[in-house]
Amino acid sequence: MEMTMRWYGSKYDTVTLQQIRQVPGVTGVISTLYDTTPGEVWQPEAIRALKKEIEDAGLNLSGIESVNVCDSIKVADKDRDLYIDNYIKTLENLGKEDIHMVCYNFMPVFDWTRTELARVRADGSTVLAYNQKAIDAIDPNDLAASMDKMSGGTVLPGWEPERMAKVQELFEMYKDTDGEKLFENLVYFLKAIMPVCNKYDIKMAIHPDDPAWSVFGLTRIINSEENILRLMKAVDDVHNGVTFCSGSYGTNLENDLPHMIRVLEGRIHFAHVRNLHFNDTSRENYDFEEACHISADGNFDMYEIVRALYETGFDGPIRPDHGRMIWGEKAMPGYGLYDRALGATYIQGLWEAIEKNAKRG
Ligand SMILES: [Mn+2]
Repeated sequence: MEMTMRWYGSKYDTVTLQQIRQVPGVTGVISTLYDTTPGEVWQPEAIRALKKEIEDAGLNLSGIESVNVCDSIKVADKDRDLYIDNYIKTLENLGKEDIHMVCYNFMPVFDWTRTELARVRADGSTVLAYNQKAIDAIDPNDLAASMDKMSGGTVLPGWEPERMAKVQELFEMYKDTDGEKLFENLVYFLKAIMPVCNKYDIKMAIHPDDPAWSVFGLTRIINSEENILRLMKAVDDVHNGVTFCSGSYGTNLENDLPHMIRVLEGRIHFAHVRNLHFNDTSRENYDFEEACHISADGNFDMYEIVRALYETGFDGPIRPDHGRMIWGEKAMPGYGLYDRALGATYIQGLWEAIEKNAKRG
């Protein structure tokens, strides 16, 4: 594995490459061209400039999170093939710059969904949180507006104001796309991009739906062991792979995370490792918050998660995921430096112990 951190680019991120470089063991960042819109072709010069900036700081550009898939491809409208061609061109441009891992998701309308971006915990840290009652009480339009307010002026990935301004239109666009159709459209997209992925050895890594169930009546399809295995079989090519995000699959406590990692052996190309703390698991008041990374603070056995990655020979980039906001830091919710640095160090501690134990036999 290679320990990495997500970085949004110097124009958007409050964390600098120089700071990331000082986090023990972190050798790469996962980045994106944040100012591109889904559907547009990423230009070689822009990719090269991003890569150069990162390498000049002594880090690797270890993969892209994300190259977003536009809605036309997801709903299969008349422009789908044109946008798939654009996506292929982007992949080609990334491949030529020696980039071999691309994370993406196939969620309709909303990317990840939370109801609070700064819930205060007992120790005074703040975290992202999800409460079902709060979701049930608002309509999506209000949610977009309240997320915008809660973000404190930063632009949340997947919740860009321009996109949220036309949320009604987006709902309309998806009204005939049920789970089966969305799955078919995903398979169509993957089959179309596999040749370019094979040519440049680009490993596609689909991010699971977050949370792992349908929100606001919109279908979601990448949320369980059964569904992700179905996708792996539908396009049975190593370049059709997975971002294993423990915090997203883990929103549904029925998902056995270490077991899922084991059955996905060889197909996990990117790992997001974080813990969740559940306050209520009843259907009506389902409530969780994003804990710090250590097992003791949440509901997941982080040792078993990292052990499953180690034992299945995972060798892709791994990153701590959302962190708490601590020590007075002001940053994009979930993406401060301090708690993610602690997470990165903790995961490496687990990894070292597991590896040494395994080698001792
Ligand atoms: Mn994730």
